[in-house]
Amino acid sequence: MLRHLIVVLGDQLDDESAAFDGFDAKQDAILQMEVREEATYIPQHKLRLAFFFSAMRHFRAMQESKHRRVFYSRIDDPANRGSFAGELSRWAGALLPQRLIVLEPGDWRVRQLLVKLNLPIEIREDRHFLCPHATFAAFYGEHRHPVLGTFYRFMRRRLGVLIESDNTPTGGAWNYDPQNRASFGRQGPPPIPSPKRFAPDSTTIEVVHLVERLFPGNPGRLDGFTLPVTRDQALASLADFVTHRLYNFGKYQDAMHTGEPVLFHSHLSGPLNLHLLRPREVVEAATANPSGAPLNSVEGLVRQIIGWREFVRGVYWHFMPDYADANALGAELPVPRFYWTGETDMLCLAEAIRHTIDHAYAHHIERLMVLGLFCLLLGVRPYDVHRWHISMFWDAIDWVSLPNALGMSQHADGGIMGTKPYVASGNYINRMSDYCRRCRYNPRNATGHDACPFTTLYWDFLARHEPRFAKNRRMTYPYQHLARKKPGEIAAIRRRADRLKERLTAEAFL
Ligand code: DLZ
Ligand code: SF4
Repeated sequence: MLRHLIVVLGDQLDDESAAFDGFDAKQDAILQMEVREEATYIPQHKLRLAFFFSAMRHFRAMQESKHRRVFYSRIDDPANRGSFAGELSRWAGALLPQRLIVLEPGDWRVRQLLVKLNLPIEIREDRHFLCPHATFAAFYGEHRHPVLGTFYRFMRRRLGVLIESDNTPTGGAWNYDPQNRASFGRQGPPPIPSPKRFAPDSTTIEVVHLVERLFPGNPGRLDGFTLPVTRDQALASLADFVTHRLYNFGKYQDAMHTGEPVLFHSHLSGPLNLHLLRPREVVEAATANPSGAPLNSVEGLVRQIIGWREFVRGVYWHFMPDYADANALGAELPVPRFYWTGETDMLCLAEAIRHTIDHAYAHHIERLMVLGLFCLLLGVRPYDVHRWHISMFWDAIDWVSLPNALGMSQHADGGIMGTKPYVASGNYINRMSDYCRRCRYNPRNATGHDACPFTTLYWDFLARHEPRFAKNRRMTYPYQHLARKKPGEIAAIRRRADRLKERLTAEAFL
């Protein structure tokens, strides 16, 4: 007789989650399901698929080592019905549990399908996150301008992180962004300790073969799989980051460099988003600060974890399902074809896409200010930018990718994630990286044979969206600059931008 069947989805790999409250190994069991639908509803990078399946199988092994019963659907089992709905019905029919218990999924689509199933399912709130839904809703309701900065201060005080006894921020400021914008300059980066790598064990090797066999045409390669797939490995990655890279993380947060996909970033979003790591642990490790990192580094990381990450999740659940359809700027072009191949003569994009194809990862500033920026300037359908994120990044889950890609990066939510669009010309990329030095384009030029497409499209974007943004106080400077351009110059820029869009659209697929 089975009392509770605890359903653990691929991004819920924490056996101290609320789903396990009251777990009794004598009466209860665990269900995990590998299903084709989750791997195919959007085609995904091989590294991402192997990461999920390997982490899920390791979680199973860990539970079994604790003498817990685990029912597990392998994706290649002929009996597997291929979807959550199919597998839940199959297992529920076979095991007849009194109740199924599941944490709320990280994807609105999955939540809907659970709710619609005619099964006795209890959905529990996920306390992995530091801001419960009700707290976020209250924050949102109480503030006239519920923006990220305000939310971050609210969370710092609420959690007492980097807060002094008189309720003021440690160091006197809420953030140290002016110290976090260094580039590497001509001399290049200082030595960069690479993230900890883990040799694949027999479970991972089996998964790698499985993914190669079932998804041979998907993006990416699996010969160098070294990602953390267990909780112990995730904790080791965290310790490694705070000891070796946190020190320089703040200063070089916005910098980019050829051949360096990770730089001083934490590379912890994957294990965090699968719940192999808890955000509290990351904050505690960063504030314990074993390397004596400067405050701008520690605060920068804390902001990402308790500010940005929680805000993104709050926005997702607050505004779904309508959020997914948002397209405030009316962007309708497809994602350019080279986003899947890296075959472009724009070196910044070639480099960021190469990082993505090789590692299923690009760091935050490449995502926002190269990959995302180009789509925004070009006018790509925001939901397609989100789909590309889910396709290509090992760490993307719907709740994080939608507000990040569609909101923050594409400004499609009209200002919920950010009060102005993150737009810049090629000059920004030139300042923050070494990419432009070898590129055939010139970031300073918007027209002419060597005009940088970013720069052309930047001015075109400002001109196209003048009615919407010209009065935005945070956009005053770019619009003053645009006003100084002669009408003929603007017309030439817009003609060139139109040609670019035609060419890139003709080449696109999807
Ligand atoms: C991304 C993913 C993939 C590729 N495969 C599975 C799977 O086989 N089983 C599973 O439980 N979850 C998988 N996921 C994650 C889901 O797409 C989705 O993000 C989560 O279920 C949301 O909580
Ligand atoms: Fe990118 Fe333009 Fe710089 Fe080339 S010149 S690397 S396209 S920003």
